[in-house]
Amino acid sequence: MPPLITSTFTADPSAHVFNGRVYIYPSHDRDTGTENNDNGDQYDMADYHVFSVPSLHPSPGPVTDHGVVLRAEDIPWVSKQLWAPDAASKNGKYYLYFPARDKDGVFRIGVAEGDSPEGPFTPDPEPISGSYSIDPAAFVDDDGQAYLYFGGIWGGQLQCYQGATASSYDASWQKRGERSGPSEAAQGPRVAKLTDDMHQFDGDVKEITILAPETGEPIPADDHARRFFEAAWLHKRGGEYYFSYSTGDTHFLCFARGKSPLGPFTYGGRILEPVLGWTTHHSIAEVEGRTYLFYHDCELSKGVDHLRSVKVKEIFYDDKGDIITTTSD
Ligand code: FUB
Repeated sequence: MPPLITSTFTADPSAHVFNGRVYIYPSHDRDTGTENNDNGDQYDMADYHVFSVPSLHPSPGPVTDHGVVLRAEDIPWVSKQLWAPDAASKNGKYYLYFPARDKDGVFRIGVAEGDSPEGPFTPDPEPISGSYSIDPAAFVDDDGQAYLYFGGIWGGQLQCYQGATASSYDASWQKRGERSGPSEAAQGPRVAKLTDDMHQFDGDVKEITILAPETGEPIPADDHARRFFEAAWLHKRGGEYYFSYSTGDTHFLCFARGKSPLGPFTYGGRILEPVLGWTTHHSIAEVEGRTYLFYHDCELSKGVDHLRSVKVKEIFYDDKGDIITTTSD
């Protein structure tokens, strides 16, 4: 599959259909010569662009680059690293959710508001109260209730919160990377309801449980082929909720199915086999009755991990409702 966006390096695509057009909200990769390490310092992004296409079938395009819609220097609380964003629409407004390091180097999640899906977006002066870690994914359910999913271990700092609240922050977990050991359950992603104005959490942050189908118990911490690492996404199909995510160091995109947007979700299988490059990240969108996977790889940069390119391909469900595994080809 050739890259969808070739004008600049892009990653972590969050796709939505707004006003009959497909909008993509990706990270904007660049090379600043920063050290390449497990902390993710090499992912040193400083702004966001929005892209759109009128349709995806029979082939996607043409791609419009709507330009820079938000800059790190315009967000008062941010020090660096504008990582994977997402967008949502409610009440006739558009909201861009984004993670970044604050002035103390701690990842928080911010929100910026705009009048159009194409931006520009005006950031709130402070991060969302009670937010932490990375990779926000917004989902507005059919009843109008909006949710924000987030979290990522290792460089994404989720392991520093062994409780669900931001006040449980313990920097000593940064070096440990994640839980491990035969009796440890994997740490779950997080979810919070959003207030009607979409700017704050409405109530407590909750940890999501992903269950192993063979035991009915949470996926163990040492099960690196199935445990949550980062890149949360939520979509709904036929009244059922599909939570999907990256397994990080084993490089899979996986899905889990549940009856509530708050979980629990039961592991269902792989969506995407490993791509070229260390990270894998995605979104899933229904466009004109077909289901598409937006993802990235490092084909265009010939394997440079932090210079990625957004791709898109159609995916399919089997007759039990499971997503059929696909590859980057
Ligand atoms: O783009 C920076 C980080 O890489 C994202 O936040 C992760 O999901 C991974 O794709």
